[in-house]
This record gives sequence, C-alpha cells and structure tokens, in this order.
Amino acid sequence: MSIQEIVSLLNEVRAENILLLCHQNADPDALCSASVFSKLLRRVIKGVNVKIASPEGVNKLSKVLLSRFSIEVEVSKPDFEAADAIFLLDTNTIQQLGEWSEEIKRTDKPIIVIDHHASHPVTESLADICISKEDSSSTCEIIFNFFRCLDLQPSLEEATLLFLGIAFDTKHFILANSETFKAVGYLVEIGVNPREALQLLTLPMDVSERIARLKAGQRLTLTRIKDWIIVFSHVGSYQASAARALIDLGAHVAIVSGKKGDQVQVSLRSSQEFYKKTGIHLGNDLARPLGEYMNGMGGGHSTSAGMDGVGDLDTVVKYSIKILKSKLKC
Ligand SMILES: [Mn+2]
Repeated sequence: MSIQEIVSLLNEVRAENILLLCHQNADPDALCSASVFSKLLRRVIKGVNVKIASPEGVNKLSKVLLSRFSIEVEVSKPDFEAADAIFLLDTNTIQQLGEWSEEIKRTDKPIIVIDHHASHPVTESLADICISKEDSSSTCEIIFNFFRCLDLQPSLEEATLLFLGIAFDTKHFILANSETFKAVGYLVEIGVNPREALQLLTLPMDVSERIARLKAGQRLTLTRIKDWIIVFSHVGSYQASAARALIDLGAHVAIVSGKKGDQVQVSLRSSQEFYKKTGIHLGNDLARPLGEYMNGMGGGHSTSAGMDGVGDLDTVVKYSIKILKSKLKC
C-alpha cells in the first residue's frame, strides 16, 4: 500500500473535502503528521479542501506547536457528512477517537488509516486502505516517505514539523533506527535546526511542579532490595513528575503517593535497566496488585504505572516492598 494508491482512491471518488483525524489528546506525532499530510494532499490534488480534527483537543506539547506554527485543528465534532474521504492518522483503534468512533462505524465514505502501531483487526476491517508500518518510528516518518515516493521535497516548515513528530515519538531519537536517522539527516539538510526544534519539545516547568519535585526529594525514604534502590515519597500534586525526577536522581524504582482524604493516588516509575534485568512489569506486577489490595485500581506500562486506592501512605510502602521482595525472591 502506498501514497500512489491513496491518491488514486481519492481521485476515483473525486474527493473535494477530506477529513484528517488524530487520536484523542493528539501528541506531536499525530498533529505534525496530520498537518504535513494536509499540505501534501493540497499539493497533489488541486483545489482539495483538507480539515484536521482531534477529538477532545491536543496535548500540552502539541498546544505549544499550535501556537508556533500555522496549523488549524478542529476540536469540536467535524462535519462527517461533508467529507468525501476520512483519514485516521497515528490512530490505532477507533476507540482513540472517543465519541467520534460511532461516525466511523456508520460512514460509507472511504476510510484510510496511516499509522505505525501494530494494526488492529477492527480498524483494518473498517479501512479501505490501511498503511500500518510497524518498522517506522512514527507516523511522521511514514509521511516523510510519501514525499520521497512522490519525488517531492518538504518545505522548511514541513520538514521542521516532521522532525518534531519523529523526535517526539522516538523519545528524542533513543528509539530511532537507521531509516529514522536517514530521514532526519535529510530533514536537517533541508534546513531544520535540531537544537532549536528540540527545544520546542521541552515544556517549561511551572513553579509548583518544581517545588513538588524538590519536596519529593526532600521527603524520600530509601530501601535497598538486593542491588536495587527503591525510593518512596509523597507530594500533594505532580506525583508522576516527582517519580520521574527521582528516577533521574538515581533510583531504580520510585513510588510517589499523594493523599486526598482517605484516597491515595500513587505514581510508579522504574528505570529501563530495572525492567530489563528483573522482568518486573510495574503496571501488571506492582500497580495492579497494590490497587486490588487497597480497594482501588492500578495498572500501566512496564516502567510507568499508576494506582488509586483507599488507605494510608504507610500501607503503600509496606505492601510495595512486600511485592517487590517476593518478585525479587528475597
Ligand atoms: Mn505516533
């Protein structure tokens, strides 16, 4: 499946109005890929009208990009009836479209998916064309390759947006492969300034977040289990940011709680090294049982998880240590 097939489908249905959808809370990869793709379509199909919409708005970093670049995104429900073709960008399941997913199920207009996550069977069955390239770092990298296929060159602004999407999804190139670096090299040759562009992906931290992080450091208690350094702390807000900060300070696992009445909210983070060497999945192995134990719910990813429950901070500490000790066979 290629860009040529997309263009011929759009010509076949004489598409005049095209709708590009991002996932909820669109991140820079979703937003930048949609923006650059809209410009590419306007170049390839003369007179076409392309709209970008993102259910429930865009995320914090994307908001910074919206203020910096000329990108128009609708956050209220667009006119699905008026669209001759609908694209889903960086969107793996239609659930990621929130309430708008009903429109996708209902429509008889062509649906085209462009994504870099493993394709979901339901999304595949709804799509007329499904380009899901799991080996691409980002949707922006796929859009970049469309330019190559069409023998077109991105403008400097387009190149910058593609660079930003790729940088964001690869965690500033930590997850990049050789194809990604080739694409990035090309974009930099067009004139993208990596240092300036990357600066746009760092959110300024407000005072209350800084204080929460510093207080978390001040209040931390440290436990060693085998060679692993586990730290606990508590702050009134910004638990997730504080937990990340404690990992940066040197902890292998950071568990930061916040208490509101008898409710306790916990953010858990671990280093990649901890996950790789112990196989302990923070979401499944720690946050979930902790949530059950504390009459709440917990879960998340391998090195980043959260839990909401009822009880005190002491219970969080004791039960977490108990689970970790048993998992680490102490
Ligand atoms: Mn992405």
